[in-house]
Amino acid sequence: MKLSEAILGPDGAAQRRAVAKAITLLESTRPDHRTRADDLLTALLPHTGNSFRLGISGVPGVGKSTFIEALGLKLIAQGHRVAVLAIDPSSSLSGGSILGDKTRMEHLSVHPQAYIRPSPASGTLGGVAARTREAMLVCEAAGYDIVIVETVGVGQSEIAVAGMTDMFVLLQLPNAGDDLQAIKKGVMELADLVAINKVDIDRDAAMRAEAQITSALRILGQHGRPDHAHHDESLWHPQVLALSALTGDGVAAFWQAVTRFRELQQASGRLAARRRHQALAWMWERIESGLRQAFREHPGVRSLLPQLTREVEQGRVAASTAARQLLSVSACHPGLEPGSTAASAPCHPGLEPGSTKTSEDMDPGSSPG
Ligand SMILES: Nc1nc2c(ncn2[C@@H]2O[C@H](COP(=O)(O)OP(=O)(O)OP(=O)(O)O)[C@@H](O)[C@H]2O)c(=O)[nH]1
Ligand SMILES: [Mg+2]
Repeated sequence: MKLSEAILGPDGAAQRRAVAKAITLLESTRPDHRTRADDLLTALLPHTGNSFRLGISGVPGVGKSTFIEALGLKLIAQGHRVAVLAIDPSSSLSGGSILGDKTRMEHLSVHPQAYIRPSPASGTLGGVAARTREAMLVCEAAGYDIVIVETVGVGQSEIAVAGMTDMFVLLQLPNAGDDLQAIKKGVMELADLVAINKVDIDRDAAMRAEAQITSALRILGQHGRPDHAHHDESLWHPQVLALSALTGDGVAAFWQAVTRFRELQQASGRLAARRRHQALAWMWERIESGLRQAFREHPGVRSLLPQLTREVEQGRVAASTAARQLLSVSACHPGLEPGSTAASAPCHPGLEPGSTKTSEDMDPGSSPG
């Protein structure tokens, strides 16, 4: 049976194996795998888009895994199927996977209605994020109607997660309000909802944090997101609530808020607009990443780069001049000899009308077959 048929087929062990296999295929960088992965995505795409995509971020130890376990089990009890995917910014630095711990989702990870996938153990953040995006589509096609994307709140990973989900939730510790400076402003601006976890430890601190973050969000709204400044009942305004992932206190209220968010976003057309915007941003992100890779692999660039790097470092060539030379070399035929005059007399990237050269001659990315 084809992989796509097994994914679109009935849920059970065979589907689960197919989903895992598909995601492994998506994670592969081999060109022939990439072609198969693209075919698979094309086959699955008509069956995607029906789930709710929830992004969850927070500093290490804030309780993300504990919270997702509590929320996931609750949603499954209501008849949902839940997929959890991780974007791990540390994987690109250390090759390790700090989100690889399934241990704290011990019940969810073995539940037949849940699927948990840690992020690949290596790759750039952009690469990991791209694969998570695609894995999300596989899970949707398999009928997981709630897809949770989890990330540790370090680096740029929150932006990646907010950029692929319908709703972005920031988990905070109860003492967060005491030190608002510690909360990255940019992340706060991304949050559709801030949840203060571990309210069981210190309810007073959590309430203080709730009040402080609420007013911080309001100020941000007045400056950053003008539509949030004026209260309009038909639009969602970022909210703050306190909960305990450990006791389950506040988890139901959390889901009520998510449901309300989803209803309002759907009714106002913002859900669809956000997804359209995300899909195009993703396309451009992939184009830029592909161009960058093709550039670095171009023989002309590879032969010139070391020398120009030195010259720029030593101040003998202006950075912008070097960049222009490399770009013009990369636009030429890839078979240029090192030491040819390309650098001093850059070829023109545009073809003359009536030239006998085909675009294939000019395109370093195209290969026969
Ligand atoms: N008291 C209390 N402890 C909690 C709560 N939520 C999580 N914890 C504890 O906090 C610790 C960290 O929880 P995790 O769920 O592993 O946190 P995480 O955000 O997934 O951490 P990383 O995966 O390292 O980023 C664990 O010991 C949990 O038992 C809570 O609501 N109350
Ligand atoms: Mg965790």
